[in-house]
Amino acid sequence: DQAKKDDAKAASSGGKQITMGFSQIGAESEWRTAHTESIKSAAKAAGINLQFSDAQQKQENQIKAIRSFIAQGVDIIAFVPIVETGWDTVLKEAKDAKIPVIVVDRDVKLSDESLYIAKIGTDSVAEGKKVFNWIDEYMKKENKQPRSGDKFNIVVLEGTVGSSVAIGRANGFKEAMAAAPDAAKYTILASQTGEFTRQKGQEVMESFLKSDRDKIDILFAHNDDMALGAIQAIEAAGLKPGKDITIISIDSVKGMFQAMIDGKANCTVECNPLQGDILMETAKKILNKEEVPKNVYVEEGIFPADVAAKTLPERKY
Ligand code: GZL
Repeated sequence: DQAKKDDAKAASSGGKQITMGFSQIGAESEWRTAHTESIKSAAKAAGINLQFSDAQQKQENQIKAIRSFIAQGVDIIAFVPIVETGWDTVLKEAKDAKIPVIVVDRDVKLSDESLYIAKIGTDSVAEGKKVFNWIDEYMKKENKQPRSGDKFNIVVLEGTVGSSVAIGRANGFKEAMAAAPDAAKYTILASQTGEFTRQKGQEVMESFLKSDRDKIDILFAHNDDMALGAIQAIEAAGLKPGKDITIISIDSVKGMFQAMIDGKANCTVECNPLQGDILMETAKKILNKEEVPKNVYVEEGIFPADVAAKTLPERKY
């Protein structure tokens, strides 16, 4: 069976088969599904025995999973911290059990940085900055005028409260706005979490439209899934998404490319979920007592609507 084949593969590479405990946060978005797929296929390709746990969006389930990995005596632990804080105790237990830890995708805030060996992920602050800078350029290029008053009114659908990516994207966006020469032309009318899901994104956008239907110029959604939900709410309110309201989000999943091809969205900033191979490579190096960088960032670009049709066929997620 697969375990025997993996053992054979590991043995042929001169080591006993590595067992990795992996705590994933859930399946809240197309991006997360692609991330999980990347982790699982990379483990198989690397001959690593993966103990995979889905936390259903609850930090306490992640802490339970990490404790069970420690009890099982896995060789290495990797996890996506759903929120930044609350990890010190359980990571100390892993360190005491001499099990190395890799942080994946999102960031942690710890009193002791030695509690993890490496972090593999993306630069949320840079993503947030790319969003504002693209908006500013687009408003000028299209000679857009505010729908009401003299400022462009922005509404924001935030990601999971307390997650490093929601905090980073919000901070990057605000830093870029504050630094822009014509910062005074923009104002954030409303900002609320849509929990990275399509359903909640649609609900929160409905509430934004209820109070400010004829004032909203721009929607910044922290991920594509919330933008796709918001598009449904905008259409239900009798407005044209991508035209009456400029829409930009982050992830660059296929669903967002299709929305841009349909003329219902304007741009997506890439956040790369294909982190499995680099994770397995890093795990092997750590267990071979090789030096690894503390932070590894994966590549990410930006895709405006005018490149969507030609880019979609080559997209992997
Ligand atoms: C980003 C990742 C976020 C995605 C969302 O690195 O943590 O979580 O942007 C996902 O789609 O839910």
